[in-house]
Amino acid sequence: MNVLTEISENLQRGKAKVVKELVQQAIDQGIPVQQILDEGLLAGMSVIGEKFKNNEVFVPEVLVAARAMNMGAALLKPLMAEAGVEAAGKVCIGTVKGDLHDIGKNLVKMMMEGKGLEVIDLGTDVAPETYVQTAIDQGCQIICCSALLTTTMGMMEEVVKKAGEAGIRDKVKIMVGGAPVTQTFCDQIGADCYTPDAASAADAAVSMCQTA
Ligand code: B1M
Repeated sequence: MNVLTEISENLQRGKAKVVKELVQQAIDQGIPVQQILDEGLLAGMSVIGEKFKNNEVFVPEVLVAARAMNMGAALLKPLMAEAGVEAAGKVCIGTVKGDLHDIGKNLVKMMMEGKGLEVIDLGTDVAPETYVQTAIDQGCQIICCSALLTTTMGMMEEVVKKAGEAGIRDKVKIMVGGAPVTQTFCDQIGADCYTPDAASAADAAVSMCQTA
């Protein structure tokens, strides 16, 4: 089995230490950084994403796979800058103001990173102004909002309004998600995209970044 397939398979099993060693081995063999990323780490994460979407694996498996991916990616990061590898896009993500639930938001972040996106994590209890200011300052193509409470999902409408007031609505897409959020709600508040799970959120974000 070649080292890239081994990286992908061990990542899917959540073997973080092995993944780290294999990534180092691939670097030492002179395999290009982009190839290690695409055919090793991202390939493995993509399998996990699909399985998660189909309820074949669950939150704990995704979390350990993401941990393995992060350990491998940490070795590649400095080399990626040198090799001029570009991220597939840049997004910021957070759980809306008043809401402290972050398990789903973290999964979305991991899946997005697994697709090669640069993700700025604003954490939880994020004010509408913070999303908008971050998108402006950091040049994000997408603002991603997560909410788990019926009492906080209304904050997403505030984000859409603040983005409009800041004059960035034609440049920055707004994605929404979380258990109480629906496509109807997304349409109602004028957001751009709703997805029901983390894997579809990552797919949608990549395709929006490609067309931005
Ligand atoms: Co809370 N809680 N909680 N809670 N909690 C819920 C959400 C609740 C449904 C439980 C219940 O009553 N049955 C209920 C909400 C009711 C409602 O609003 N209708 C509730 C409540 C009421 C509360 C408190 C108010 C309780 C209290 O204090 N009285 C309080 C609020 C605190 C606050 O936020 N201000 C509270 C607190 C907490 C804990 C701190 C104890 C803890 C959070 C820990 C943490 O996140 N670090 C917690 C938890 C764990 C839950 C439950 C049990 C699990 C939520 C979760 O993580 N699910 C939840 C009940 C339940 O769902 N069974 C509950 C797993 C996660 C992977 O799913 O986040 O939906 P989810 O993410 C999915 C998708 O929604 C999607 O992708 C993910 C994976 O595919 N997704 C996106 C998420 N964000 C997305 C963004 C996207 C796209 C997709 O694009 C940008």
